[in-house]
Amino acid sequence: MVKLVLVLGDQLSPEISSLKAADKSKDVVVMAEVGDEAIYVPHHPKKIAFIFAAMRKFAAELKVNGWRVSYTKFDDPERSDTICGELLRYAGTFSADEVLATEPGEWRVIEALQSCPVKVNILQDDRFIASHAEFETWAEGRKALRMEYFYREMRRKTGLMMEEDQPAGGQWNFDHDNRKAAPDAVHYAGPMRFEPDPITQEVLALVADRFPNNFGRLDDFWFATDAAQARQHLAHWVRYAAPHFGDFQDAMLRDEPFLYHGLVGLYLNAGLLDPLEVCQAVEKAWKDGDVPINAAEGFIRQIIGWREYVRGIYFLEGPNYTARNALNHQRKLPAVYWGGETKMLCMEKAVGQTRDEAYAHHIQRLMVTGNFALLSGISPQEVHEWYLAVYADAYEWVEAPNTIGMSQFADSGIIASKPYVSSGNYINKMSDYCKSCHYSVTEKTGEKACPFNLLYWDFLIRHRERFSKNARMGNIYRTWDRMADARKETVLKEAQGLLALMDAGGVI
Ligand code: FAD
Ligand code: DLZ
Ligand code: SF4
Repeated sequence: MVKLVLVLGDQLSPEISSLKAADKSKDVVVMAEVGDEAIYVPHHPKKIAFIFAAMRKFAAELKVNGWRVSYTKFDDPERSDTICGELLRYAGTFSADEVLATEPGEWRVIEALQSCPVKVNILQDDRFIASHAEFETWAEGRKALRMEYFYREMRRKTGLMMEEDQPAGGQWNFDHDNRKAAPDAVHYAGPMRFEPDPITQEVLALVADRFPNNFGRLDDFWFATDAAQARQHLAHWVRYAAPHFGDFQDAMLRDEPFLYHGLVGLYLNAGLLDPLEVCQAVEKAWKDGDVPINAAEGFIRQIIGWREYVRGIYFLEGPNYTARNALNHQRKLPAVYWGGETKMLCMEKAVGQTRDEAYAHHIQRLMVTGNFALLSGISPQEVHEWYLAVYADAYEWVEAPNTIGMSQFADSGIIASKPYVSSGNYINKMSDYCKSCHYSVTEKTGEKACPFNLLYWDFLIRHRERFSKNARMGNIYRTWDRMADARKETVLKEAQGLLALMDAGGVI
């Protein structure tokens, strides 16, 4: 009997388990652009265009390689709009009785496949270094699931930057060398840009027509849309930017959205690049003496450490992880996240570049937009949907642990040992934002006081009972306790004023 082979928009890897398990001579690959996937959150138009263009090009490559492919375009009047609907439709067409599918990266889609009235054989996604079983074994019996220890296992498993059984350079982690403040100038012209080819142009026209109101700029689309282009991008980055990646990993500059970041997340997560291939390219550059050890180790840690670890947590914690709200934050996401007016330059820049590029780097996500949402008490579910919608690299398995866990502390500390919150001081240290902001980062109260300075204390006092017990936060509470009562009162009153203004739709 013929089998259908489902390939989803983030499974664009020729070696994916569903294809490996199929028989090219008779099975039929199914790929479908469907409403269910395209509108379950209001994705950034560049993200939709990237996925549709990459899907179409991948389908064309499969055909060239001898596969039979049934591809549903978004404007096909026959389309059913769900993945399950398309499987049923093609099962009828080809008299297929079974579907081979690689495990989707989202519980919602796994559940949709499990409840689809056709036999779906869900295979492991082996494009990752650690399987679910390996992560579960590592996690079992541990009091705290700290990334650092998991990362060391992944170094041992891959042999990346290892000398026998010891880490190269004598230490596992070079992070203390990776936190330099923003540089005066960036010596990198930015990621490799690709002129949209005819397939991509057709998709861009479709997205412009069908998603005219989604938040985000569609013009100036330059992403790679196939594996060959993604590899060119990687080689370019390794050569020109990787040497500086570590030093300025946490820095933010108002006119440099990409700094020295890899922009590999969208390609890795869609399947156009393989994580080991990316790490080996960086390891080689380090061995050749072209990339310093702190940059190479820092980058490899992000991929075989953080990326694998958050996936492990997502699948370990189960489908209800995204509903967690440990701090009981209920505020609605303010308009500034959708491009509404703001006087906070850091927010304007982080959201503005998100709108333009469907990209912001880690510290912008964590310490600007994430920090502001957490301090303001915004519902983690609203924050989660925003991150899932606006970034070209966002799929729930990787986005949710970062948002619900690392950024919003809504999982009560599974991922972060303490909340990632800061006053304006941290942003000022790491960026050039504050010097041209309406607010003053050095003012702690008053009309010009940086909102982060006020909201920081409001958050900490709101959650004092929980966090004052945290050994790493005791000093912060002692600082508060030393403040004069009148000053404490002013800080909290002004913070409440800001929150009330935000709730009323005012400009902050
Ligand atoms: P680089 O800075 O060049 O890092 C290289 C790669 O390391 C990334 O491409 C990514 O694959 C991996 N990586 C680094 N940090 C992490 C991390 N914390 N978790 C997982 N992988 C990591 N990453 C996503 O891939 N998709 C998301 O939807 C996503 N949502 C996030 C939401 C929040 C609130 C936060 C704080 C972080 C999120 N991240 C997400 C992690 C990180 O911010 C992005 O991976 C990174 O900014 C992507 O840019 P880059 O490719 O230039 O990465
Ligand atoms: C993100 C996305 C979008 C926008 N559209 C599609 C689509 O039309 N068809 C498809 O197969 N996949 C799409 N995707 C990616 C899926 O949402 C992704 O495979 C699941 O969320 C599982 O990670
Ligand atoms: Fe952001 Fe405050 Fe700095 Fe303005 S002063 S850019 S609001 S941190």
